[in-house]
Amino acid sequence: MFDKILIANRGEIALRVVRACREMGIASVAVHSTADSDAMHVRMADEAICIGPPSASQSYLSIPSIIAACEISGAQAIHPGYGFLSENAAFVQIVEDHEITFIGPSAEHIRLMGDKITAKDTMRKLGVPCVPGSDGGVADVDAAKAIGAEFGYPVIVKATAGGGGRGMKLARSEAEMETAFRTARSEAKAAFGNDEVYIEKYLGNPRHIEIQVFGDGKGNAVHLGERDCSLQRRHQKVFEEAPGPAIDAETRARIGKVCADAVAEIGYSGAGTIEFLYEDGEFYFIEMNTRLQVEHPVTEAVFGVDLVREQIRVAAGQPLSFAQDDLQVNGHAIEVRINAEKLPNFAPSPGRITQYHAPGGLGVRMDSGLYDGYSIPPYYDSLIGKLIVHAQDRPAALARLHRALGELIVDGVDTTVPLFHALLEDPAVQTGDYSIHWLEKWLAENLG
Ligand code: MV4
Repeated sequence: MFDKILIANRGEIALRVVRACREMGIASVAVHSTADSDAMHVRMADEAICIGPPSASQSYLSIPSIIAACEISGAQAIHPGYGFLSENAAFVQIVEDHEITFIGPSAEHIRLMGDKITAKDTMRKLGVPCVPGSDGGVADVDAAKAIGAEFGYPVIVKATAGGGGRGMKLARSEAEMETAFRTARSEAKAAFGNDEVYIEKYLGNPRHIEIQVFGDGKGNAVHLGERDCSLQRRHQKVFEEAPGPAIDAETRARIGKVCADAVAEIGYSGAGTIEFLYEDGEFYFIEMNTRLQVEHPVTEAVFGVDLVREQIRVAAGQPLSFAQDDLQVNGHAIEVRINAEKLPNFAPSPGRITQYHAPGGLGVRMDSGLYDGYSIPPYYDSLIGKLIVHAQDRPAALARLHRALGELIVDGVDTTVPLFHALLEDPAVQTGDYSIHWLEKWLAENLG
């Protein structure tokens, strides 16, 4: 096992990793920009190294600075958290070349899933159900129109280097195809330096269901069920839950096995998430994320596991501490993302926290680096905390969320907390009857 791990991240996820390290008797090294000298992850880690100025490109994304911090501190492994360098195959390659362990999958697996055409092709060959569409890249407008005619409109043109909602264009009819295709291409070229695109049948009203998988890198893998992350605004999730309100135990076991078998087959190592659109009882693969996700705590809650501990164990060459048969869904968990944003436009609201009080009690977890007097810097994303509740069933989890939100005090900046108070009043949220478009519509009607 490692003696010391460097955490190449900030905020609540850096704290999350510090906590796992401490419970495992591993020393933690925080890195931070000059804007984060007073951040909680810096205070809580065993050591801290300043790696650069506020701009992420010169600090949390600076590969030479992070490698240097690793060598200076003697850390044997790097945990990347999510975002920043967590899915950067070139970074992983450099880490490995320095004989440092990357806590995550291999550079090869990150590269494989980073290219969405290759990812989809790989998954389809492994028996994972995919959205119908082009087999691979589409070279020109004529080929695009042929795909549209074959599968029927509407279709969606996606950049192979995109993902997470970046680089997509809808074509509702053949008349829209030329513009959609050319726009997708040129935007992909400008954004990613890669203009390759593929085309899928557009699903009109799906849920976003993602399956948590975990591989040991030796050909064994398990699944930890699904999360329903349909409540999103501009491709930013705001409310996530496990299990999915629309998924029963049999469905979970079936799609879960397909996913676990697929990642076992490729020898995947560590935590991964296989994203699906789910419509009319069918799963359609869209992307795989090769990192721990923001919303991992809802899975931890219902399965009673520590996913960061497992990441560290697997990276150190140890076996997973559970087998598929040990994993059963227990109760219901919901996470809400507390962002420092001002409603109704979700404008960033950085500034000084004049009062902070975290909720507590049975089944309540607050992952946050906030404290009284802390100043939220304006340079990074606006996630300042995650409130996760766990209870025996969905209605009890909703009641617990309502109770916990009532206890939370964040003064000095605007937050998304009022949004959650309002959402909890809505019948669709109460019954779990929502799709990926529900929240944007609700916001337009209720906050617009
Ligand atoms: C789609 C789709 C409909 N049909 N693909 C957006 C994020 C990226 N991961 C995939 N996305 C979508 N792909 C087909 N064939 C609709 C979306 C989509 C979406 C997906 C998940 C969660 C929220 C979304 C919001 C708008 C569009």
